[in-house]
Amino acid sequence: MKIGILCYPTYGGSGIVATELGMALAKKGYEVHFISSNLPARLDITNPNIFFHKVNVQTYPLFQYQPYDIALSSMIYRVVNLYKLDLLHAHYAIPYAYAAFTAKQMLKEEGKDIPLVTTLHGTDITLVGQHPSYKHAVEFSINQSDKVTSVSQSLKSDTLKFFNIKKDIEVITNFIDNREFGSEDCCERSQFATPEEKILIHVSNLRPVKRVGDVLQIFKAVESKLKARLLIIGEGPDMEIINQFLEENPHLIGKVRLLGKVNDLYRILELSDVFLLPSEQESFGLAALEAMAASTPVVSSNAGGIPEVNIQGETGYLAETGNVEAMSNYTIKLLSDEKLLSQMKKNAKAQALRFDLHNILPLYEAMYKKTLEDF
Ligand code: GMT
Repeated sequence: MKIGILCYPTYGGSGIVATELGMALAKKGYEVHFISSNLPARLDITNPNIFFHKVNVQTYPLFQYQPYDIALSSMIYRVVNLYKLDLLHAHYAIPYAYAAFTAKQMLKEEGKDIPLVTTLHGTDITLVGQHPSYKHAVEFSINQSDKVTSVSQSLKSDTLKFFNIKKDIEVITNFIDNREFGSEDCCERSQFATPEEKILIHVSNLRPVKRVGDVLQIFKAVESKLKARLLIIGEGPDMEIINQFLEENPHLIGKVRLLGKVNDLYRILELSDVFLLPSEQESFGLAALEAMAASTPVVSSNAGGIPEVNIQGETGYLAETGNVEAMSNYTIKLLSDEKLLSQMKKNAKAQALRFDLHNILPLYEAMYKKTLEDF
């Protein structure tokens, strides 16, 4: 089967899931064509079954905004025709499902067509998609897709609640390739903390939805009770909140370390004791699953699909979004009890194994097969 994957190329969750899925399919012999504005962050382009088609936007002084979506639909149409693709898989409704619909219309003009699968990832439904500027186009793109999947039950419910959806939505959860863990040897624990200190970690694109201010407040409360360090991985608009916090709490300057975008994420997660994810909204929380695959328990909010991944009292703890006190107390409880911490590390890994790529990939393959049959 020849599959076209349309995704964001950045470090965001939807791009990572699309890339990991495409690479796993390519390893199984599928021919996978990535269509995106840049080479996706984790894509192994050396695999002979993987092709990358960069969407080139022609700039022209007349345009106030460069028409990316037009260039995208044109490129989708060209790749489908050139490489005789069998199926398109759009990750994120806007612009991918929307542009794929336009490409399908172009193909129909020539008496051809191709099935379109759209996977909803979260922000296209709960944040961006809610805005009146996009809402109708998101709803339209979903209803025009031949098959729709969502990455959690919670996201499926939100989609049905916020939009008038006429399609069935199949839940195929996100996944993790557990084999990737433990293979890196970039660094030692001693580079981040002394033996008596616990390591708290947060990984995100530092957007307001991630509530990095809560991460810092939780750390402050924990650090007042036990020896600890905080690692923050990622870059984003709320980095300023971190600087401001450190200005107001100079005694914590040496204890909070900003690592930016790192390549050795898994190893650093492995060295950590607890992952903090106090998000306002999270359709799934791939970052929490990545932490669990590295045997790191999670203290999180209970927003969106997080409770489908982080299980209260088993793989970590959850509290209402914004309840910093509860999340701080849970973290202190976990880090003060070695027996509990060691058990939760094991439970976290067991949970990551339930979401292993090898359990989820066959669901995607079966869904593709059925979509082609029904088309
Ligand atoms: O929130 C992010 O970090 C990026 C965002 C995206 O659109 O790429 O992630 C969304 O998709 C991920 C993969 O399915 C989910 O794990 C994240 O929970 C989801 N983010 C939100 O719902 C806020």
